[in-house]
Amino acid sequence: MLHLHHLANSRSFRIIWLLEELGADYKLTCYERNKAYRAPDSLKQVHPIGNAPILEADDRVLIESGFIIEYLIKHYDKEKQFKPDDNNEAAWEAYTFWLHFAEASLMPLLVMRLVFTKVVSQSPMLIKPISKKNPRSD
Ligand SMILES: N[C@@H](CCC(=O)N[C@@H](CS)C(=O)NCC(=O)O)C(=O)O
Repeated sequence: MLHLHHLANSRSFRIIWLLEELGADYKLTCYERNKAYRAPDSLKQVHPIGNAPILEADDRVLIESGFIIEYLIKHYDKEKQFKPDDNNEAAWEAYTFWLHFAEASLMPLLVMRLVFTKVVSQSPMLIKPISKKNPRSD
């Protein structure tokens, strides 16, 4: 039994996408962000880290989107749609590279952009012209 705990506007959307591509049977619980744009405390009752995604799978509680993706592909990719063939080095390299690139290089840039956008939109009127000067806020 798979049960995904998904937070609105978050990287856990990737896990929904993968579960759909795999045609997996899963339960989905969605959480809204609070006023501070953080995850609600109720997510901490599922796992103390309180971040999304959290996947309950086979009587275990899994965190870390990269690990969850690897776990799902290992155990639920019955048609071998995404799992690279062990004998195909180029396919393995492409799979492993993009998996790590998403978290290690792409995600920090997206998070920075989100943070600076919030800084501008939530700055008091008088400070807004200064916060807009940040190169990452456009
Ligand atoms: N490296 C973790 C990061 C998890 C994470 O930070 N998730 C964000 C959503 S994109 C979150 O739950 N944030 C809630 C909060 O900071 O309160 C992963 O890839 O799963």
